[in-house]
Amino acid sequence: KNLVVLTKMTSPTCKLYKRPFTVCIEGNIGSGKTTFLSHFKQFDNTTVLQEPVELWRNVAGINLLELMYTDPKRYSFLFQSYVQLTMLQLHTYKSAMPYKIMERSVFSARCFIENMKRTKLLEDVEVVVLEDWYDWCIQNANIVTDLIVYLRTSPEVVYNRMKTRARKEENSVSLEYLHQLHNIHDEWLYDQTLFNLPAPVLVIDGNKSLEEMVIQFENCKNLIFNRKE
Ligand code: DCP
Repeated sequence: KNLVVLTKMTSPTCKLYKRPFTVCIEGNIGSGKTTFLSHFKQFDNTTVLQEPVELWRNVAGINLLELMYTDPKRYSFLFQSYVQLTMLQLHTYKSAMPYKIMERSVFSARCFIENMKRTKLLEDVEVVVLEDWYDWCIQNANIVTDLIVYLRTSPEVVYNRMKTRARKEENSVSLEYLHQLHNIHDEWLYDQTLFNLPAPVLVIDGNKSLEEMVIQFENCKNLIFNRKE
């Protein structure tokens, strides 16, 4: 009985509430996701949500990102479960702006999990637990994405960028690891054979110079802002 009353009361409000058009920017480590986000910070109609790397570096004083790289067998599960939580927090972040742009998503976190599964850094049972959490959240939390922008970049290019930026936790990341992650992102977003796609995909060439990237970002912005409802 209560439920009926509640439904009657909430339905007009639901119609009035318009959620933002939500874009997730995806791509390998060092593919330029942060630069893409920075481009959108200049528009006051968009909420820009950066990936919570700083949170991963300081979990009650512990650098979990560093632990994952220094002892992956021991810490990959813990790290990925924390990534999953912090990504869900971004997905459920309420914004009054018409557009919301997020760096990565709970969907691409699965690329890392898949790679750790293939390379046996995660035990089969650890993968099952992460996937069960994932499935439950997808079914029960209201996670909607309207567009995925894939910054497709060659592993050699991202390897050089990563070396130049020299994030201390990443000094053990090999070119081979970047190849593996690239292949999984490609299987998912380019070949579209790996996981279900939560939204249409727009592929951008991430190998270009910064100047050329800005032109592509502008085209992408026009496509997003001028789309037909
Ligand atoms: N990471 C991970 N598992 C995840 C997400 C990220 O192991 N599910 C790691 C990989 C990197 C670091 O976290 O070492 C940040 O990775 P991202 O590719 O998400 O972010 P970048 O800062 O490298 O992105 P870009 O250079 O494209 O801005």
